[in-house]
Amino acid sequence: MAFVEFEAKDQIGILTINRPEALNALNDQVISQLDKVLDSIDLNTVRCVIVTGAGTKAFVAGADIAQMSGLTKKEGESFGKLGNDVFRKLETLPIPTIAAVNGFALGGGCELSMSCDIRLASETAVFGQPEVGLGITPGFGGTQRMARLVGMGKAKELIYTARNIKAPEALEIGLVQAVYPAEELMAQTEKMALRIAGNAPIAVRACKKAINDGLQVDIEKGAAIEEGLFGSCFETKDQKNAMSAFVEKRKHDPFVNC
Ligand code: DAK
Repeated sequence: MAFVEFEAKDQIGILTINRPEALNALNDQVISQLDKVLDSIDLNTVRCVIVTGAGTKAFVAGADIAQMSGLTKKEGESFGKLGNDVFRKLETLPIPTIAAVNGFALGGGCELSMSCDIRLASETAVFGQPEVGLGITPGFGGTQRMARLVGMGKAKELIYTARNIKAPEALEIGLVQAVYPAEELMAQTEKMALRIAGNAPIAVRACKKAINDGLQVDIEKGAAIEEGLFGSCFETKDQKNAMSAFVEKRKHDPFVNC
């Protein structure tokens, strides 16, 4: 059973969580398949990955509550580790990722979207971390990534109250970068992915690494990370191609990812 589908086209990959009968809830099989699919992405050809949910109702309605309900402490820890490791793999995928949030993004679903670089939402999207209403904490990085994305006060308010928010509020607090009518979401997301894919891939990857790694350290160390990555771009054909084209007042050749 393919709970996670992956299709590559035109240098972009579309990864779909495919368990619509349970609103794409994440059980251990879905998470293990997500892990394998992430490992299988050809980073030489795919330049941006879109993550979305199957069906029209949900992105991902959370970790699978039925499966979690019977876990022991030890099993809960290992389920949390499985999810955390895979979400971290997604977050640190060398190429950019965009979550196309097409409906409910609750608990582990909100956390999955926050492990992507950019979030675009449909007008029907609903975000939330309902865990404290279920007697648990967010377990797939919600306490960490929400505060980094929307600030500590707003993250605490949302997580302590377990209040769901609709797409316009998610936009207002900066949790998502844009909201589109449901029928336009994928086309708009693909447009953004293609635009990213059209830029120099090694430079784009370096920007992702510089932002992600730089946010974990102080500004001086962050600047040093940027300097190293900036310097490494000067070893690429893509930098020489683009800059010589600028100097010679012509259009650069297509980027070759080296
Ligand atoms: N898990 C399992 N099944 C789910 C599900 C979920 N999270 N969400 C929905 N489903 C299933 C429903 O049971 C139903 O199945 P059937 O009854 O048809 O077999 C089907 O999907 C359709 O759902 P509804 O009938 O409920 O649809 P409605 O439109 O009425 O309601 C809803 C949609 C999204 C409002 C509702 O389904 C809902 O409230 N779902 C649960 C949302 C939620 O609370 N999600 C957060 C889960 S907690 C950790 C690791 C991970 C986590 C925490 C800790 N560690 C190990 C430390 C993560 C926690 C979470 O994600």
